[in-house]
Amino acid sequence: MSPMDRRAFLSATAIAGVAATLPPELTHAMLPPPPDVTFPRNRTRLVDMPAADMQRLFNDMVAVLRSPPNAGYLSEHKITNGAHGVNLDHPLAQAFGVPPGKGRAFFTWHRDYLHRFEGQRMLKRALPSWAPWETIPQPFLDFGDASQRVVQPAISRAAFIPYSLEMLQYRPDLDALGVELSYGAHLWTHIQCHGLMSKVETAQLHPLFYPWHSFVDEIFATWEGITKFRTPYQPPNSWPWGKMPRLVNPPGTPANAQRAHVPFLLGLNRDRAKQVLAEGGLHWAEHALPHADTYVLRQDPLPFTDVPRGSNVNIFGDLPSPF
Ligand SMILES: [Cu+2]
Repeated sequence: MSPMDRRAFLSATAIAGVAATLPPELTHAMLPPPPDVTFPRNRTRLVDMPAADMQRLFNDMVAVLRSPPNAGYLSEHKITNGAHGVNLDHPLAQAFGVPPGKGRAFFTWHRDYLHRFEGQRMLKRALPSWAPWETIPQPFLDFGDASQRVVQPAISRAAFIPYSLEMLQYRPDLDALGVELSYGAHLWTHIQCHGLMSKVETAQLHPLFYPWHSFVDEIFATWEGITKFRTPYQPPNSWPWGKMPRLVNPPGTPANAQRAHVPFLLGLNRDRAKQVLAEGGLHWAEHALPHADTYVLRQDPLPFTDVPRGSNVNIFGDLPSPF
């Protein structure tokens, strides 16, 4: 243990010792703040590549995209391929979100598609990844004519907190995760990039598509790793919306406590969510949850919100239209 580690360990232990003697509703205020969220990256970040390497990669990607024998491969990214397909009936939103039942396919189809791109004779290397809050390098911004070009999306890192390492551990179901991500931050990223990236039929013709979906694949890989190890990560300090503190009652809080923390319900089915709420001393109102096995895709208040016991929690089986 380094001196720094030891100091951090000793102060955390001291705080925990004091906390054990206080009423449970006060203890969360005494615990050390949880760390900020993390996004494990198993690929090189596009923004970290030396300019010359990045330019070479870009040129090779463009060569793959413009090679006539690849027309078949490139036409596979479409609404009817089984991994896309909620049509929001909006010209900008053509089917980037997937309906329940296709959430897993959203991840696995795109993973396979990326692997085949990486295996192209003109490329033959691992793709870097690009997260939407990272700067798009100039060659990617300059690609194509005016109608094809992309712009830097106005998407913050905070918009992806629900897909961070710390949050992914609470997600019970990959299908529900794929539905929520595809329809949420993923759809928004495509739309806000404009140009080729904003339509399902053309997104794969822009070089940025590949580093972008490599980042989506890193989220998938993180979820896969968590389901293997189930390490307890701390939830984040705050959520992107509203910057409200998210307080968590420590383990062992008695059932008769005056306060309750709203559990993580996203991805649970309707009846399991109600059971979890009842066990936590909370009530609920359900919306668009017609069947016992319909996923909860939204909840209000959000997970880990500190509320009076007996409060109502709204659970939704649908996602709001972004338009
Ligand atoms: Cu796609």
